[in-house]
Amino acid sequence: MFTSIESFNQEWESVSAGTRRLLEALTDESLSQSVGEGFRTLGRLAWHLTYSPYEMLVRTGLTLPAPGDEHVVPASAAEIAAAYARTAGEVAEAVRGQWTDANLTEMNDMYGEQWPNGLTLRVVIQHEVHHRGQMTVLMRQAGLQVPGLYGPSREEWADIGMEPPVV
Ligand code: NI
Repeated sequence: MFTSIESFNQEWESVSAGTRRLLEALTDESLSQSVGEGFRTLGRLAWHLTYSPYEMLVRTGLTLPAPGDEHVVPASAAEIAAAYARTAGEVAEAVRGQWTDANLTEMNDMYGEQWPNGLTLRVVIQHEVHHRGQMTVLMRQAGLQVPGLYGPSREEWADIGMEPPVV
């Protein structure tokens, strides 16, 4: 869990920059990609990831605007990317402006459990990273190129003059 606002802000800035790059690589056509019938589509995952920081953080008492309607996935990839970029900034602003480090040990009800706010911030990031991983697979299946997040993506190895590692 986070014990300082500063350490959250630094990590959030880096994680949300990566998520922005990922969402900017989506196309409108790709949003319907899914692993199979009845599974969440790429668009649904992208919107879930966009909406979740708001959904989790308002449970802690932080005030921030909703990115839109949780159940209405925008048909435009650019609209999802813009909503995420806006939300990412609003999350940073809300945490910085409404909390001090002391608030991070305050407990709040999260889905029937008591979590310190510093843990909720950690889960916001891990939940996002989890869904990004699902999205990169669906993006490949949709024929999209993906940006590197924790290292170069396949195409980016070539950009730096190296062979992609396959084993
Ligand atoms: Ni989720």
